[in-house]
Amino acid sequence: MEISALTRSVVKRNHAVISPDGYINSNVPGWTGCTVNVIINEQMGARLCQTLVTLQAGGQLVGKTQASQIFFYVVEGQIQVSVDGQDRVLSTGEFVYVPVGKEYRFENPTVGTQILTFHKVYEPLEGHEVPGILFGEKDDTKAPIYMNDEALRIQVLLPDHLGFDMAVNIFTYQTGGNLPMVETHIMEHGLLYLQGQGIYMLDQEWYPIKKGDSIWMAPYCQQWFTAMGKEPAVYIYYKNVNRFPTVV
Ligand code: UGY
Ligand code: MN
Repeated sequence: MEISALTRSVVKRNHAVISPDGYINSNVPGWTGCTVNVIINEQMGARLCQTLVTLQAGGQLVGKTQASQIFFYVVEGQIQVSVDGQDRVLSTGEFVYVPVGKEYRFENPTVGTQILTFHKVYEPLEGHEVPGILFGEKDDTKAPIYMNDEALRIQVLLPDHLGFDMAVNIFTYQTGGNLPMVETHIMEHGLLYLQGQGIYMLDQEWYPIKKGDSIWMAPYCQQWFTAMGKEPAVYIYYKNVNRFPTVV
């Protein structure tokens, strides 16, 4: 018997696990014909926003970035995209990074297309250009081994240059692979599980995690993960990077 009073979701001071069973839809101006689930944002103490959008036939995402840049990743399906005059069709595993001040339009999705978004208020850096629009894709051949461990691979999706103040990476763990240490760091994370399952340790608490779950980790939330099950565990994650750690 299922008991509707149970969930794996938790929301704490410096981390959250959000499983899809508790989603309530939001209305976002310009995003129509879709359900929008705001999974992480400033209301919980975060400095990023993460949403998951599921589009119906005729659904559209139309807008213009202002203070925040947006990274859009197609988790499933296909959709036509136009950003500042650049037109593409994006399919599962493909993404577009939209910097501040750009118009974007997503339309004609296949039914059920799912898009993950990461939003961050852009912090300009004197002497470095604001990044341009960037299209790309998940590509396992571009995922080098992480920390000398054959069971771990990370693909870095955004270029390593100081104009960017956010990173988005895809982390793949072979079954039995685990983070080689407990990470304790200033950077914040938002993430979505794309495949597989495992156990995440967040601030000394232990959580079973699987495909479709999201996690928020505030700065200094201690973190460790081990993959379980019969297929690799894969998550896509956000990280703030490249800015001075205190007021200059
Ligand atoms: O880049 C990172 O900080 C990454 N290794 N953290 C994580 O996967 N929890
Ligand atoms: Mn980390």
